[in-house]
Amino acid sequence: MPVPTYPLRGPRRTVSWLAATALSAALLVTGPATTSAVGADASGPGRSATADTPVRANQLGYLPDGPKRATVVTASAAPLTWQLRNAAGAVVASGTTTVRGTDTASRDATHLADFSSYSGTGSGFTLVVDGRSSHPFAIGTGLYRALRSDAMSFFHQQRSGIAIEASLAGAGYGRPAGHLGVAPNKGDTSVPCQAGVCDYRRDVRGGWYDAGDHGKYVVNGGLSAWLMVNAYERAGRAGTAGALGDSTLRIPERGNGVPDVLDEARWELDFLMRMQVPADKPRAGMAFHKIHDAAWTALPTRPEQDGQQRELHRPSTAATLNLAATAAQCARVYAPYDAAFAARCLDSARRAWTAARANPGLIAPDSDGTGGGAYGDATVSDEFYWAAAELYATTGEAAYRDAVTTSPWHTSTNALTAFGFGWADTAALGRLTLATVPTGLTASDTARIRASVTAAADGHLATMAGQGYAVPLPASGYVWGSNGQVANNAVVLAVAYDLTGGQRYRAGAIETLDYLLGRNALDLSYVTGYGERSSQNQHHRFWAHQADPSLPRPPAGSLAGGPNAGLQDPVAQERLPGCAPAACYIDDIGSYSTNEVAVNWNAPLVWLAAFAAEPSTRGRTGPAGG
Ligand code: 9MR
Ligand code: 9MR
Repeated sequence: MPVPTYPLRGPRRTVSWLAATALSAALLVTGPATTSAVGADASGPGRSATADTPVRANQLGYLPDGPKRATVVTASAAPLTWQLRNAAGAVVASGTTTVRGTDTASRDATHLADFSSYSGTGSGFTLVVDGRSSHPFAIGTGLYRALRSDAMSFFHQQRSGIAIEASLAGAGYGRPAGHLGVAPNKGDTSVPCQAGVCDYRRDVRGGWYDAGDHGKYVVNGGLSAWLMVNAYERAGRAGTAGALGDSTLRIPERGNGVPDVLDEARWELDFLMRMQVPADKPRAGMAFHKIHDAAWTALPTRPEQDGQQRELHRPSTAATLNLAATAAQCARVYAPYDAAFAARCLDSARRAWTAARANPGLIAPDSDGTGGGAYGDATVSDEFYWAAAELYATTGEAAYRDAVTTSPWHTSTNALTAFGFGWADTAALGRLTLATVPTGLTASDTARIRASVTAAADGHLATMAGQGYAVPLPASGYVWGSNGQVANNAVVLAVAYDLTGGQRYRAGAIETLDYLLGRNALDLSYVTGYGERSSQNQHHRFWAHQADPSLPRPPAGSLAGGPNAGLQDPVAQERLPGCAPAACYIDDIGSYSTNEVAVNWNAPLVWLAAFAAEPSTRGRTGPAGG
């Protein structure tokens, strides 16, 4: 295997996959022999929150045909007995742990408890080791259906430009429409550009608010819409699209004959197309990089109370290509439901592509971060590849094929990395489409693309196998939004399962959900409302209960950004000095660099919940790596 190197990109760390994997493996050494009991001081320095229990399980639960593993934090050098107890406290299975040693990312001394062979179902199970009990969890087939729906409702509730009805969102979650030009809002129905960028105004209503702020950013919104539409396209191949069909979600468009997931994504797609420079203006066809407040608003601020001037920021090549890719995917997937909308998407995608080719160097700077996130991205060759791949998959046209096959990303070993794709790293998205959507690429080229996806998935499994908590992220990968990177890597695992039927890939994707839902260094489910001990104070200007008790907490199904070793906010800096990377997280509303929500983190959660909610059609699943 060649040693890949990764171009330095924005905030992302760059370590070669091989080096990262070797590092994890080398540092996963068995701790010194001691007689410490489970739960003795094994949590290492800099721990932010006191964990409830050293027995770390998926607090939602496990699938009957999936892997069932937990991590036990203990310095014991000898294996320990684990017991699986049912709700009545009766022992229904038992075994011994495997000593795993010190986990690099968390600095925890760990054992593995594997109860995959247990085939019973129910709720209220606990795993007990040395007198310490895990949080309760269920074992059952339908476990992820509610999460699929709640993680989707997050998007509905992030919608700009429409009132959120409590009848759909739940009691306490209703609010007036934001940013429809009603005072004190100054936007988004007629928004000026920043000085010097343009001399006209645009109606850019709609879309999803990015995160805890009220900005709307094309690169992040596009990636999120793409993932949602991809989940639907993928379900169609798997024969499970019905679960994402019409009247499956709590959204206003329920019952309109169009799959609800596509209705939700269309809310964003319509906004993205509004961000395109009109035909009669300079840089026609380009997409404005973003629209947000001129200055940061305070926390809390409900959307309809935002009095800041809204502004369009200079078009960028990255945003334009993101629009091209997402709109091209739209044209393909929406065609059976709304031919006119699909045609509008394709027209927008083509114009964006042409404009990006004419303006290949309009780079969004990292410095443009007043009042909204910068989303700077200096490398756009990967966005060119992704857009070309989507346009080719949709149209089959030679010009787009040539743009695919001549792109350095078509053969690069860096398209899929150990750290995962993201808003700035999009080559992997092109690969996923070319691997799964039939195109006119040669059979051998398609086979090569598919092999690159499964090779990446094998890399993720190797990363997981080298860790105490089986996370598909190297120890050096805990950056801002690490939970999103983890979830994105699990999407790659799931696609590898679809491509090959290899059970280890399905197990890896599902075992990743274990990490997000409580099998981790903090003994915490990062998803609000899922698990006995879950995040509930994520950074958000409306779901700001911690700052104002009259406001709600984030709704169920909201994923926190997750551990970020960079400590890039004042709360993290004050409360987490010296933290182990996987423990650099605090459930505090002020910690936006570890505890914000964002559309690009909830989108892969939707994707994975939909995957995990489907019945396994290919037989029984063993543990990851098995
Ligand atoms: O609330 C903002 C959050 O959405 C961003 O991710 C973060 C970084 O860009 O910034 C937050 O806003 C803070 C600003 O950067 C500094 N002043 C305090 C703001 C939080 O209210
Ligand atoms: O997810 C973004 C992360 O990759 C960046 O490192 C970080 C700082 O630039 O910004 C994150 O995105 C935030 C954006 O800037 C503003 N809205 C909230 C986003 C999530 O925290």
